[in-house]
Amino acid sequence: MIYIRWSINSTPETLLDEGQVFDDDAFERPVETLVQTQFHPPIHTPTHTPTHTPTQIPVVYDTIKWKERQNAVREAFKHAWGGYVRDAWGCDEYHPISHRGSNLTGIGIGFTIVDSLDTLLIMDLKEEFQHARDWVARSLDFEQNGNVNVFETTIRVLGGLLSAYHLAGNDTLFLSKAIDLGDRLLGAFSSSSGIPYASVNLALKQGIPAHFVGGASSTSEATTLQLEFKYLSHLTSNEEYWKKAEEVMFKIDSLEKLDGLVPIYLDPHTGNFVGKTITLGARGDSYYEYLLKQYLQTSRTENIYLRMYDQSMDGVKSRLVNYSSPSKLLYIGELLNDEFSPKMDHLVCFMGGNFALGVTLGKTVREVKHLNFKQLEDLRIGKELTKTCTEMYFRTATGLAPEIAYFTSLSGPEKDISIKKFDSHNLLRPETVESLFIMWRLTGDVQYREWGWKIFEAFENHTKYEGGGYTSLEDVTSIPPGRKDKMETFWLAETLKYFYLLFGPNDQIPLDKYVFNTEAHPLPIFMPTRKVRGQGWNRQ
Ligand code: DMJ
Repeated sequence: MIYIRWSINSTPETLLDEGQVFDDDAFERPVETLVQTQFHPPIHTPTHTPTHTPTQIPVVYDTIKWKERQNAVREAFKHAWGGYVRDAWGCDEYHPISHRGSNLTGIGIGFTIVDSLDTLLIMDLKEEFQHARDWVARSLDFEQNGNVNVFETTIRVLGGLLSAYHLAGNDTLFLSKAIDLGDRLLGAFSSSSGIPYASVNLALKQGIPAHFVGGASSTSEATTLQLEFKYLSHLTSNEEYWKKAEEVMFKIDSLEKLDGLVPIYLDPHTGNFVGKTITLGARGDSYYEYLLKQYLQTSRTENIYLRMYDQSMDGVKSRLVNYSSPSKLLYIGELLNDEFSPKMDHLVCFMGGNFALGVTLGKTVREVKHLNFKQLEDLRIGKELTKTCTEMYFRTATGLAPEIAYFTSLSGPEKDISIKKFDSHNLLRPETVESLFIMWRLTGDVQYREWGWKIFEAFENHTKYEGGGYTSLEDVTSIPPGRKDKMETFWLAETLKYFYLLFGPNDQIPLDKYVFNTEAHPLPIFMPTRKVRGQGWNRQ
């Protein structure tokens, strides 16, 4: 196999044989024609040349500039947090314009505060952290006769507590709260199939089916609990958490898939998929994320997850990856009853970084050195998708991305991206900055930081509410964009954390020592004990 190394000017310079050690300070790309021999894109795929010319890995960069930018993110967090503390302290959610909070159930379950704990630690906001910790100690009470969404509560609250436990130096307050919550969430797995119900009653510890699609659970929701439950099991030596979470994956593996791709609903009674919609957006996304991350979390001891991940990525590449016209932006579409749709949710934008993480497994590209054909292809897809996601920002009037974009096909009009009015809102979502952060850490290409800064400035310009907090937007395609009066908790937990880490030093939360759960809560990679490892499984 032959590779061409692309230099800073994107001029092919040197031919290398497969397995040959690459030059450290250049990026490598496979020859495009070779890519196409193995890569089977769906309909309308043009022969193309990548549009992104990577910048050379910087040896020296402007430390002061990035320090200042990182500090601007910290100030943004303080502004967001300050509004919440003043108007909505203790409430699950914050509505900055009406200066009030609201709860998901009863007295609330710490959605905003717990989701923010590790960001406070990472940003070294000591007083704010102490205030939040005091609230957890005195007021966080899960004994509430109310139903909460199992997935959201797991990724935000259980994940937030576990991450805070670790980052605060094994502070047992957070672990005891996590155990209490974990025991209540276990009630969701009481279905006949072991697939968790969508909701759980916290006091009764009872699973509650969803109120739609005949009580089906979302596939991504049922399969995005494993990192949290496994880490809880590891900390407590209680294998029950591990068993329940892993049983779901075992069931899913036995079901028929489309080249590793899964429909977005699961029936908790039969354990079968419901419908044929396949997407890496809403209700599908983090299934694919957690396949890879489960493999990473347990020190690469569970090969089954790497196999499942690889198979699903083959399906993504053969059935969902496509290119827009005229700029040939790579995007990941959807299948609606077997029909390809050129629709991509902003949620899909986590996949840029995920593709690259699947290649290097947390090391830098430089450290890995030998990249085979498939790895080079995945890295290229990761880079191109990340670029496309930034274009979803840069091509709107506000410089911010819509919730959903449609990509034009070869024969379509000139624009690559079209946005429907109904999809033009922005919820302060993190996925693009998450990918920028991962791409920066893995490749060292400063372009990812520069793009991140441009996006951060757009958030500052349009979502900052002078009265305190940040708000979601009605329509990113118009100025003014209109405000939605909601600051999602993932703005504090994810978006600002990823910006902060993107502009900061690389040794803070290194990617070969931590996996970020899907709500950006870093959990340490560990070696599973023999006891819990006994709960593992393999294909017959
Ligand atoms: C977050 O709760 C998580 O990142 C989840 O995986 C997807 N949706 C939001 C952020 O957009």
